[in-house]
Amino acid sequence: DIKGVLFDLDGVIADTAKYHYLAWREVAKRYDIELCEGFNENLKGVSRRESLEKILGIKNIVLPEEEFKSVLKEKNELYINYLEELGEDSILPGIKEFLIDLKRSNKRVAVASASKNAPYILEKLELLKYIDYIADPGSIERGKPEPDIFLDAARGIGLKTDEVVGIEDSQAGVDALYRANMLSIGIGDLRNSLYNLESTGELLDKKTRRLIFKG
Ligand code: G16
Ligand code: MG
Repeated sequence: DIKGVLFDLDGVIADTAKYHYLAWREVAKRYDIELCEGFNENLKGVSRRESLEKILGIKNIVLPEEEFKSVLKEKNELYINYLEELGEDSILPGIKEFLIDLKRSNKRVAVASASKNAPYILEKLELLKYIDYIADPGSIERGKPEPDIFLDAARGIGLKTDEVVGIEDSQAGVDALYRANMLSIGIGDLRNSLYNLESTGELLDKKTRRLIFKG
């Protein structure tokens, strides 16, 4: 039986993926790189550092570590500025209701986000009270698609891999769950998931309810 749910943050709980994209676009422009939405899919779920490596890789640019770090800092400042706009309506459809249902049914909830800004965002959206554990990506060596962050999240809520299901909007994230031997629900058109939903709003529909709340 499923006893807990592992949530991705950007693109699952909060509508913040668009802000990452806007911030990266601005940074990329400085190196004459035009980011498109297709390429952006490769950045979802991927750490800040690795994202910049991928972007610069388009033009085979390798920066000295100091400049690289200052670009990372700048991207995060742009991103944090966008986060000023966060409000109740930045919570993706159905998520709050779903979290309330999980609490009511005594299911455990963990967040497994690659984002170092996750605690800040969850606090700003007033969702911390529904969450039992937030994995710290800073202390996890290998990011998604490696399974580590999901293994840590399950451990954090005291559950085994077959007692949880993960919810992800990125291919890297679904692959990480797959490698962790965990069930996954994909948001969007993803490979390797148990099944995909078009939007988080469908988490309230029968299929997911049966999977999580049956026992
Ligand atoms: C998120 C985003 C990624 C972002 C990463 C790191 O992961 O999907 O685009 O690069 O976090 O974020 P930050 O720069 O805030 O530390 P997730 O796993 O929540 O989708
Ligand atoms: Mg995501």
